[in-house]
Amino acid sequence: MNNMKNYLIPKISLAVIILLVVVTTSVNAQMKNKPRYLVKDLYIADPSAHVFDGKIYVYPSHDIESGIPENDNGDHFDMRDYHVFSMESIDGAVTDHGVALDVKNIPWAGRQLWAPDAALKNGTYYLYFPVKDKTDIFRIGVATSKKPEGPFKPENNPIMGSYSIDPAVFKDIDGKYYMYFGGIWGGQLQRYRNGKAIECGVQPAAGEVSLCPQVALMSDDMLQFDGKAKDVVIQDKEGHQLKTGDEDRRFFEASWMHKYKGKYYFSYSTGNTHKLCYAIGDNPYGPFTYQGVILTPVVGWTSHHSIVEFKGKWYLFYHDSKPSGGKTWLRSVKVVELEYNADGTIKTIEGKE
Ligand code: FUB
Repeated sequence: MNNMKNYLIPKISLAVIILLVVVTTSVNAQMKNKPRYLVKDLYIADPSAHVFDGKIYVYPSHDIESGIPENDNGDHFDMRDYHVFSMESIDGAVTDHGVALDVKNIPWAGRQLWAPDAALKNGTYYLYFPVKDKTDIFRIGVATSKKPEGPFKPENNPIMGSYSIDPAVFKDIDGKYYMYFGGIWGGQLQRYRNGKAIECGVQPAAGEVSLCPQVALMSDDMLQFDGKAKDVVIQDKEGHQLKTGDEDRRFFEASWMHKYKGKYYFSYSTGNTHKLCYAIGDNPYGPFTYQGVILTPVVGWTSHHSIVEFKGKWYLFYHDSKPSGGKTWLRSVKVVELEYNADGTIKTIEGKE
């Protein structure tokens, strides 16, 4: 009997230890990729994250409760200023640097300061922002500062030839900067073809190729486009450009560009199907081949993100409307680690987490 005990007790203990290790490892794995809300006392959205001076700086838009009813024009997004945030580590304290730019200080602006982005060149920080001009047409503007957190001083006029929303500025390793932009419905992209305003601002028919996001090379001084913006073509694996009716995959808004292992990853939101998707290309202009979903739909209508590498890991910054109880126009910014498969594809993240 005693012999039996002596034999069983170590076996059972070993089994318990193995079980504990397995459970702890899987809990840790889940914790590791638990998204974290950055700020609790302000509603912020559309986070563009960059690493400047060894810290992460986040340039989001700032949601307010304006009482404007929700509509397809996006009038409920009545945003008026930007705050800039910084953090020294991904799970460390988040500093709110206060108001970096206010719509009332932009000479040409009317209303709606939507999703911004920032870039650094030769010691100057550039804040790019879409805002409606005094005739209610979205243009993209630029403001400058010697500090990443601002305050930023806006130029007197919008960038010539700019239109629509959601600027995202990407620096390539050869030192060239590119701006990606555009968004349909409230973002007004449907009002343009080949960079020119058209009479009747509707999307192409379901069976026609969908509206493309735009890309422009930035001028040396970063204040203008160096030439006309071009279409960013997104195609399927057979080389066919995505169609308007392909709402699960076609571009809607929220452009972002990052580079991974020498490839160009163009990511974007599908808008009314609420996904963040990506497509891969060999150069900043594309074409880009559709790959899949980065983030499944979140709580709230919009999905808008940025992807950044920090201390050897990759992160997805995005927003949802969970803390406001699902109010689309009151969003909160989150961050989660983004992981790649061995073949360079991105592991899909669950948006409702
Ligand atoms: O924040 C206003 C608009 O909502 C942004 O410009 C879009 O990308 C969407 O997130």
